[in-house]
Amino acid sequence: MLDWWLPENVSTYGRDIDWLFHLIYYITGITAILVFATMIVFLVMYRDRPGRRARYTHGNTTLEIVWTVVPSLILIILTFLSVPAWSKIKMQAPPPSDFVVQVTAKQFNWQVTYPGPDGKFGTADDKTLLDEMHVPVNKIVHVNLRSQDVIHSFFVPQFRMKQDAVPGREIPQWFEATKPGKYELPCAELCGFGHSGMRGWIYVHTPEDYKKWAAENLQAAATPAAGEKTDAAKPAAPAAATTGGKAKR
Ligand SMILES: [Cu+2]
Repeated sequence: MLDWWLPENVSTYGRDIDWLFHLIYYITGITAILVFATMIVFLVMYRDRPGRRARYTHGNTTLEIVWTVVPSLILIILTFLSVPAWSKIKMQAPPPSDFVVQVTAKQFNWQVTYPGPDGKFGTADDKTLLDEMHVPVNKIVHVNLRSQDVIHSFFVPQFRMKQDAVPGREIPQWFEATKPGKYELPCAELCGFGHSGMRGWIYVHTPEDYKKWAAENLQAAATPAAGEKTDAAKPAAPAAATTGGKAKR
């Protein structure tokens, strides 16, 4: 569905972002209208007319000071107004949570890894999904963002969340979704020829639905210790195994 305005906000901090967006939008919008209106008025007022001589002007110091100081003040005020949202979302440590997923971006997929029943990453019961993430609603989710190759950007428009994934770094981010649904996760950093097709989906479930999904999809990885032997290790390892694989092919 094509929407000309912002998509619906379904995260706890989205309102802080939207408030700033609207404030900046209206300030710049009104400024643009005033500038264009003045230009049009001047075009008509000072058009060429027979018998009227052009006059050379040396400028107006007062006016120049005003149009420098006023925008500077607006910028400084905007900076201070955005500090609370910025620090809450990006600067401070994320609010504590026991729900952690690891997202490793690569050309051209999102690999979403759950720690499995043992709660630890890098163990055999890890479960990695491709281009899909499942989370419960009203739950703080920590996302540890990594990249396997180039810079990608983890972008969830409905969460008002965007963060670059940078090779060699693990960047902790967080969100809390407020409404069950299926939300698009496009890559927002041009990352190669498949960039436009690099997108995943975040499924926000009710707590009951999430429990059901997790029981069916995450716990399954715990059983192989009893049954299938080596197959179990395979899905957990691709992050390391495919690093150089692509280049060789
Ligand atoms: Cu990408």
